[in-house]
Amino acid sequence: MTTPSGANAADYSEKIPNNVDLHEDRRLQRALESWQPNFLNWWQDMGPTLPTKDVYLRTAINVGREGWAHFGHVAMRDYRWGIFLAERDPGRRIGFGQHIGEPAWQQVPGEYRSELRRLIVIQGDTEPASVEQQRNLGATAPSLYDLRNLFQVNVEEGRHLWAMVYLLHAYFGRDGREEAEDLLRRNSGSADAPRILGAFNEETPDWLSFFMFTYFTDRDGKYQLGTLKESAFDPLSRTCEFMLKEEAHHMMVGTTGLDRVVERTARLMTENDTDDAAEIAARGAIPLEVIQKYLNFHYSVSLDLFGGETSTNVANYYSAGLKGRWLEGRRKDDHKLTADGMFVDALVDAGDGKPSIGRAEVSVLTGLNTDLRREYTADCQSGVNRWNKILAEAALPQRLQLPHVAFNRKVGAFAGIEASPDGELLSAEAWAARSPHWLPTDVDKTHVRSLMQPVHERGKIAAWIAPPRNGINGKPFDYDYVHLA
Ligand code: BYC
Repeated sequence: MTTPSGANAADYSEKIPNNVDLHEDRRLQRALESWQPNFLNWWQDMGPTLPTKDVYLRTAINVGREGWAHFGHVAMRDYRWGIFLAERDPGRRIGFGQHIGEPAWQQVPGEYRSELRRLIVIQGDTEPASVEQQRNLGATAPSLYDLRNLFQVNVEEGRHLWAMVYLLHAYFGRDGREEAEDLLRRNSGSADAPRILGAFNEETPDWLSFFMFTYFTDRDGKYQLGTLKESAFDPLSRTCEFMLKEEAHHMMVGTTGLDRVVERTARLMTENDTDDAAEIAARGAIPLEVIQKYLNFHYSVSLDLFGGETSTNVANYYSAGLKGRWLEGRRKDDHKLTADGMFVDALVDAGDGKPSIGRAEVSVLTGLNTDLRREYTADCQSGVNRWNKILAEAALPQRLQLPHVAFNRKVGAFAGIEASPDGELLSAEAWAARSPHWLPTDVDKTHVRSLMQPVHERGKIAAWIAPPRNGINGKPFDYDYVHLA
């Protein structure tokens, strides 16, 4: 591979490609080189199961604005996972919290060491988890184009693990190295050593789930990385900045994947003049009702990833300068927030001693998980609007929607109650009776899985999804994106 010259170019002559001058720190280099075979073993054991010769992948080669990616067919086991931080701004200053205005930290302050480590470990834990969740999807890919996108997402999540492991090794000494080992020891869905956050222990058994995951759960990643990009700890900030570039493609996969599912279903509905779910299913597509159920599930599970509606953890992170707000620099306030209040979603007493879903005023600092979650929800709504536009253009009256914030929550203010997608509080009995209308049932899942017949032939596409409008990197849809083994 040719590498561009310049300050931010990755050095590919090294065992671990990097733009952090790894060769200048022999100890760190050795430590990471001894973690590398463990990573490769993990990839072998827990990564994609479909055997391939090579895949048309992009590899990061430069973090600058002038273009950062190289595209080419590579054997996945030879993918060059590396360490890339965005360009350093030597004058960068802390943008929020009690240290606002001070120079950004190049080392971890002792007093914040355990909190920073926790944030990095939680972030790092999600990356390999998603690879594990998606490992069997190759066998049922609807096209070679989709297969290639799956593998692109997988190798980049692997690289994001490298990004966090670099920080752990470089800045957290022995406990950082132990945490890096543990990131390979925990596994998605494992009974003994599960992944840390709930959504990352759920299965991704079919491609509808994959598109929902890359739309809703990767989007949580975008927002969490966005807040860590604001961090006073400069290496974390620079790492996250570059990860966000890669993340954009993952969400494109989800957004356009769901566009194509909705488009295909809408077409069958109009062509056959039917809104009957059974008929759509019989014709080999996914009924809108089922798409809505999957959406309800993935959105609500992803809301849980924001933590509680109120959280003292997040208040402490913010005040310390560890984790900021989404687009912190554009907020028009004092960036300390010690005196401000806000309303968060909450269970409140309706006056008759019974709880109801309402709002409660809290200090902005403790409500910051809610602040971020609201930004996320607004962004999620933009996808729903896209899919509804596809339905409107097909002259169909049906619409998709995001369920209420209290629906199907396992974390936060609504963890202990049940609510309908419209936000109606329900008894346990009512929930048991009605939830099969709102969340995928075994019958729904079995049907979706039955549609997942592999189409591994160049230029062909499965019947339940429309082809993409554009290929990858200017290539056509029928390009030979993947050579199977
Ligand atoms: N599951 O104070 P609270 C991505 C725990 S996705 C299980 O409300 P806090 C990606 C919590 O740990 C982005 N446990 O939470 C996407 C705490 O435990 P302790 C991942 C949970 O700390 C696709 C307790 O409950 N990155 O990148 O304010 C593919 C009280 O919680 C959960 C990050 O999340 C849960 N869902 O907020 C690949 C960023 N939620 O301390 C990748 C780093 C909470 O009482 N993490 N708990 O033992 C954070 O910023 C925060 O830790 C959280 C939680 C937002 C996760």
